[in-house]
Amino acid sequence: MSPPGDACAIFAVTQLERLFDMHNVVITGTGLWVAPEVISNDELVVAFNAYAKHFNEENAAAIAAGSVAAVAESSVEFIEKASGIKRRYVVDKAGVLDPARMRPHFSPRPDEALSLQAEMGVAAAKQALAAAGREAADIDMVICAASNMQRPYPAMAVEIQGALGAGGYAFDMNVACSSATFGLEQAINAVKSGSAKAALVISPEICSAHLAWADRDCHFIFGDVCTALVVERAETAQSDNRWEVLGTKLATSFSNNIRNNAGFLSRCEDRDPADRDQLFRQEGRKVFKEVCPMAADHIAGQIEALGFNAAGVRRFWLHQANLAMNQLIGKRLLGHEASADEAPVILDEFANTASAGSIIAFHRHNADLKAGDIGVICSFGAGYSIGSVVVRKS
Ligand code: CO8
Repeated sequence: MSPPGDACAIFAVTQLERLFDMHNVVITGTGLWVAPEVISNDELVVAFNAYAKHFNEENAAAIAAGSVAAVAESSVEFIEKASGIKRRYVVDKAGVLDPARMRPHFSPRPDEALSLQAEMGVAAAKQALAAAGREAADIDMVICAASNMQRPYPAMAVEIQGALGAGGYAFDMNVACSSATFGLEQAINAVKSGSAKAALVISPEICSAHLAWADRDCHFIFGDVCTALVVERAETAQSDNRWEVLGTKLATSFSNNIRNNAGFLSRCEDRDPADRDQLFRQEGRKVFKEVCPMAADHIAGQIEALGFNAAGVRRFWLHQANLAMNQLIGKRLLGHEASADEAPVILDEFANTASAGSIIAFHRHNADLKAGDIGVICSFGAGYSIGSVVVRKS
């Protein structure tokens, strides 16, 4: 039986109100899972140079004939000067440092066991939930946002949702280094519009598995980690450490300068898994030159649109790919080189952890800010992609 005319009108108005009854959104908890093993630059370079020596000896005739290029040695001085990276955490150190292997070794797990990426995600999520004063059952949206998923399906996010005992719905998404900020925007919009009450954004980055450890140009760049964030309605939040979301801004612009061609078609293309393009590769100089101005303009435009200027921002939690990159972005925004207080650095300890970098910076460096302080979380990377979230300490 259909409702009488008046009841229909009331029903429609209620739906409309619900549609426009936007909620204020806060970030209330962060979590960080750190991979168990550390590789210093010294250890990395010793292993790389042993690999190079062996490669050059094995290929001496071809190198002499000019048909194979000799592998040059890597150096700690170059790595620290060019990137600012001093060490990195990894899931498996022995495999990476074995000159005959040059990649981590993971044991396959049965389907009944928790996947590696889900295990990291659950650990980081539990920390974030505890910080937010929440139980997993309070969560009704889980996003697994990372630059690589360990399998196409079922979604990592659904496995994490199940392992935590969270409700609602879950999905995976990948925007390379901008995955976490793009995921944050999806969570913020869902909570704002009412389609979720409380969301987890989880970024398990196992960068060691798709880094070409035998490529001198990039073998030092990445590390493994997982971050998690709780996003929820301001009116029902319980944590004292609340970050009101003032705005989000995403942008993409296609570039081949950071690329990984591995995918489900590789097998059908009869590709050798050892082909160089089946792992991360980049034109580092071009990335540096093109992304820095894009990121600075992106942030400046966003904060201006919100009625602030860069001088009014207490802290920038920037993507952590390269120290000089962040210094340049800081300079374009502030007119001077950003101090560690204005734009904290964590890449010396963690290296580039893809989408997790800016979230680690936020996790590690937010406790000293005061009510009313404004900060910007911003990530940038392959795509190109840039995502930024402006927050105010409540
Ligand atoms: N040791 C000694 N010398 C070296 C080494 C080394 N390891 N590597 C290169 N060199 C030499 C080169 O041969 C070159 O020598 P020459 O001048 O004689 O030709 C010289 O050093 C300078 O080389 P480069 O021009 O390559 O060095 P740069 O100063 O440009 O530094 C960097 C290289 C550090 C890579 C720098 O370009 C950089 O950081 N660029 C930005 C990178 C960036 O932000 N990339 C984003 C990638 S992250 C992302 O988007 C996510 C992707 C998905 C995640 C992937 C996870 C694995």
